[in-house]
Amino acid sequence: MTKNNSVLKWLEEMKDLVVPDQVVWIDGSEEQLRRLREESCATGEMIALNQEKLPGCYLHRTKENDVARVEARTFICSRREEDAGPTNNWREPQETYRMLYDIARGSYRGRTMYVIPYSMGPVGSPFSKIGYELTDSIYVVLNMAIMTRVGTAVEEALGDSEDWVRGLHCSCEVDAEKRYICHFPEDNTIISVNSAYGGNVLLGKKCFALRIASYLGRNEGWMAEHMLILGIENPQGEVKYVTAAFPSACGKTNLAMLIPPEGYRAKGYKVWTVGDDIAWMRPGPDGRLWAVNPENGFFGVAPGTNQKSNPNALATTQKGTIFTNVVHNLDDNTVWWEGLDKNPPENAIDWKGNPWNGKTSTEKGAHPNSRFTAPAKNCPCISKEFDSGKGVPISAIIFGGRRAQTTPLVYQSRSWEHGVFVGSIMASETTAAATGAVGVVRRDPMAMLPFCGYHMGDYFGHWIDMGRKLGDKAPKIFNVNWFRVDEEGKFIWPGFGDNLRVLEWILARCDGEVDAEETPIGYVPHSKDINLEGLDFTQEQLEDILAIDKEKWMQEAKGIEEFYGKFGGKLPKELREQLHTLEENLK
Ligand code: GTP
Ligand code: SPV
Ligand code: MN
Repeated sequence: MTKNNSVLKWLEEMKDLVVPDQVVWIDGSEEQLRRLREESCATGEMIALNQEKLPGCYLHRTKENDVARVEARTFICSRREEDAGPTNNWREPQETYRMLYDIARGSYRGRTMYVIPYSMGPVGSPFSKIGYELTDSIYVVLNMAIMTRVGTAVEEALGDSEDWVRGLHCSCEVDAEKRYICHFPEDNTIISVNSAYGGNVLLGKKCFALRIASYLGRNEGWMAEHMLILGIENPQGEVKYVTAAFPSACGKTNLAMLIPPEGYRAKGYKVWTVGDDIAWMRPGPDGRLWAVNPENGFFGVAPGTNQKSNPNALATTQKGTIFTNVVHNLDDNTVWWEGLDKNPPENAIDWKGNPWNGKTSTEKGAHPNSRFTAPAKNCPCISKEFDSGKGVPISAIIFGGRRAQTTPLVYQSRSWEHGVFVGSIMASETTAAATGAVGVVRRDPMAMLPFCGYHMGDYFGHWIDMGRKLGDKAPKIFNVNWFRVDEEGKFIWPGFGDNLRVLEWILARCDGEVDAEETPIGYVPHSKDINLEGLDFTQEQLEDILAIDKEKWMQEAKGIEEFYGKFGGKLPKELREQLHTLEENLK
């Protein structure tokens, strides 16, 4: 327990508000976590899985109304509405505090308040930031203990500083009608009520490490992004790092843990995971852009994860993991999800808690957004730099999304400013990671639409400024699309491990080793320059997914024009000029 006055004072206020029966301070010790796991199993909140097959693994089911982030109920409560911008929901802070306090008041009666001191980033790193989360859910405590660094060491690092983020989570009745995920960027405060699911309640993750941190980053000259970080080691043993921003459930975890195709492995290529969801980046002493993964674990999508698509993720989940909303196999007390294997259990319980037979049932057994929470240190390909507080230097930034058409497999921007344009026009088909319709194309700039804690026009401006600061040391910016489909709706590009072929071209471009074709949208590879060795894929098929359809891009330009209209005078003039250049190039 801390002696920090600003923490103690806030804690007293919150205790008076929510009125817990008792307060438990999370010290991060294995002993304390063990007791909490036992308690949660005794109450039925968690189910201990087969400890021989899955040591330290547990299953949890959320309420049916509480299975994903709720963007419509997520708010940025800046003092001025215009500071939240046109892409965020805004609420007036004073009135919102009052409303939330009314919901929170007395809601811990009969419950325990857990006080979680946590660090985003390795404890003591210059990149790192500290937060406190108060919660009445053991599930949240156990997840936070995997996803972040928690406990006494964090409090020692904070000392008596007032620079930390306040987080209050109240499960209340998990009433969807009274669910609010609210951010007060000017007060370093997050309040989340009436949910108990993932991104809504693990406050270190999207709420702090993206929404609050993006706001802090703009004020302090750094960047908080929805990006994976990965290292690619060539046969000479040199490792180059890239980051990639894809919208939720669009393949960040897959790319971050990629296994090189056979031919590449034989040559000695290796891939190292630094992060799979969030990157904090700032200029390093050498003037390059350096990145740290602020998280300590992976909150990954379960369905579709299997021995072929992502063996590293699967291996990561074999111990010390919490599974949420997957199938419970009663025969051997393990878990299952759609796309794990072709052998669904017959004697099982589905994510809703009902008996389920995988051979006869027509309904899905696992929720499409069911997830695993697994310690990063379990990952067979975790980078040796993962825990290093100094971060890794970034050679390339990659944007991408799910586009059935229009966007080619890969292209490079002509400059940093053009790269910011490429990020700003990202669009992707929606997924189950948030509630609402799935498969609808929407603009999702830099994959940050749901996560930018301030006006997106100012955010674009911040990107432009960062490029100016980095000058010729700035990473090169690319865009990829693994998701082009043929007439039958089937993915054309094999993807997954074979995406390394595209990464190889990207790194060759960074080193100026290969030339490219200049097109209206940027530099596209000559098809001969993407290595197809050992792949059942023809040069013609490749040319097909590298092709730029001018008609479609003219349509796209219209869509961008319309989207940009939202930002009014806050749209940086550099982006307006880039759009103009695109339109001219297409003529
Ligand atoms: P969040 O954790 O929600 O931020 O998402 P994420 O970006 O980490 O998502 P994840 O890696 O779990 O995305 C999984 C989805 O992407 C699954 O539907 C995969 O099948 C699909 N996917 C990933 N890589 C590829 C690929 O190379 N090709 C194709 N066609 N699909 C892919
Ligand atoms: C996402 O939706 O982008 C996630 C999962 O990474 S959650 O933590 O629920 O936001
Ligand atoms: Mn994410």
